[in-house]
Amino acid sequence: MTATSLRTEFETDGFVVLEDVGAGEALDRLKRAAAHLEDMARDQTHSTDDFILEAAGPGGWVAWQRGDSGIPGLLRSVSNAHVHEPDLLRVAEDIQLADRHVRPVVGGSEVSIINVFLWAKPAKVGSEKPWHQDMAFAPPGFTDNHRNVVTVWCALDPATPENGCLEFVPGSHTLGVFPHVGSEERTGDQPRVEQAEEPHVPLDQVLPDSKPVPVPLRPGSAVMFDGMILHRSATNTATTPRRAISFVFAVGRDQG
Ligand SMILES: O=C(O)CCC(=O)C(=O)O
Repeated sequence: MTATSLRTEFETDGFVVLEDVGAGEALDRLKRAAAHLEDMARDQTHSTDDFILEAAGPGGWVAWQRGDSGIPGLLRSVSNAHVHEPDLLRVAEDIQLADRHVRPVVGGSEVSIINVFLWAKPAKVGSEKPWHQDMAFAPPGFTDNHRNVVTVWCALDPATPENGCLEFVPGSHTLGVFPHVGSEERTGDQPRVEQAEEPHVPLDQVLPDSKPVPVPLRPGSAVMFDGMILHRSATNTATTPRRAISFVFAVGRDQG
């Protein structure tokens, strides 16, 4: 696919698949990094601000917010993964993620990585990440200097509808930010939230006619998506994990 057709698809749908962008040696390194992060959580019983454990029942996010224990050593996600495992940034450099893939599609603006996540979604117990728009969680002042975020989400395992691949509502990035219901995420130095509910957009109420699209991926392929698009991942009902590394880019306001 040419850069122009990728860009047209991205502008129309709000997401585009990048086949094999992190394949080969890059995939080996991403998997090693994920294994290292999993190892770091091996003795953990409660979530910390960066290392969120999975939990049965209402899931890892709710358990974290309540201050409840999770499933020992079993990760749901890691935020700031590049701080804990710096090779992730070197992989992004080596495969020229910003220069070859993100900037040509988002229109030549300044782009820079602001966060990297491991999304672990373990077999059988991996909980849903409900419908949301990433820009709904932008920190105060973010839009003074940036117009959006764009994420490149790279599969480490086959991502399928059964194990919770990403799903998108095509075109929803053009509809503005929807109100998200649920509780605001607390950090560890704030009081526990007893009635925690992961912030989400009730899709069947706000867009009852929408037709979400699942995006299965093979390991090493990625989906790049707009920070305004509605997306989610379902619970993992399969016997295999669905791990992914996502690189979150801030998109500057400077150019079109
Ligand atoms: O991988 C997942 O389960 C959720 C990822 C996601 O929502 C995101 O990258 O914004």
